[in-house]
Amino acid sequence: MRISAGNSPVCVWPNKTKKSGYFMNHGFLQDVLAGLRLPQKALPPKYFYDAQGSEYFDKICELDEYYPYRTELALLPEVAQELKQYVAQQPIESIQLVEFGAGSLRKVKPLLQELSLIKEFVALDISGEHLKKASADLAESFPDLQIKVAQGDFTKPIELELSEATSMGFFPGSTIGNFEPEEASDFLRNARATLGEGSYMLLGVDTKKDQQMLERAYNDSKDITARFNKNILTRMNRELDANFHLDQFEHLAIYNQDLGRIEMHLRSCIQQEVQIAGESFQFKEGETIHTENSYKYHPEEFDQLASSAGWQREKIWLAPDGIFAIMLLHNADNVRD
Ligand code: AVI
Repeated sequence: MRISAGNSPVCVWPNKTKKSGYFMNHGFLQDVLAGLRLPQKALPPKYFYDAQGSEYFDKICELDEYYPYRTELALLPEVAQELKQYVAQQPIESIQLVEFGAGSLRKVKPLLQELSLIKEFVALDISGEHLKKASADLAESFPDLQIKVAQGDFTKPIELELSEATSMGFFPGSTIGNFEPEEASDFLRNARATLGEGSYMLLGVDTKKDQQMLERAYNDSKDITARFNKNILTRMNRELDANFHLDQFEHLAIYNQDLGRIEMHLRSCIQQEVQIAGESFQFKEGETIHTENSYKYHPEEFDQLASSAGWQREKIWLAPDGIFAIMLLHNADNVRD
């Protein structure tokens, strides 16, 4: 068993100063001010995930209405078995698996159980603490696996010191849908550069489907998604000296058919003014802050996106009724930027 701290290039710590018991994150403040000055107010969804937001997200994954998490988890053992057969037919001696946005490390387990060729595992995530705990648990279950943990913003280009083994990226959860299509293409291109020639990428993609099913997944009856969405207001109050009244904003999640995405917003219930770090922002009644997009893709649409980033689809596994897809992409040698 070996866990090492991530190699330095990806150990990025945000610039912080202390503010009455909390650390003010200047990147967060800049992004908030820039986003709320836009004609359509907007916030980057990555700021959902403080400790409380991550807890809410774990609860979302347990909801009946939120099908993506459990559907992907149920599909993974079959994927792992077939992947094992596929890998056995390739000139692959050993695999280093790199999980992007690793979080709880629950989804990697079926792959590690089935694919004994995975000798090394690199877990990358923005939140280091969560990951350290999860990787210690993983090391107990897989004592022969070499595990590396690296904290960093995997949405940016990163350099990893990888071994000679065949690299395989793993990006489950349909998190790719939270990027704009151009950002998704950039992410895939960067990941391809990180993983190198001949590498693979296994990723979860949420598919286009019945509008009702989509909207139910983001408007659950227990209002957990609403709390997850509003937590970003709590976080701004706490960390950025803001004075949002949570009961004066409501959660809104709608499917935008033209753009093929679920949009989450926080809608101001009244006309109001909010202060953030000394700057005032005016809200009209009904005006929204756009907090998240979750793009849904037909498999063929996703193929185009992947090939724009130099990846070719090797395999696809579809959940019953095609409600979720897991794809294996290959960085074939003959593909050039
Ligand atoms: C993390 N991501 C894939 C989730 C999604 O479905 O877009 C985030 C989420 N937002 C609301 N519910 C779940």
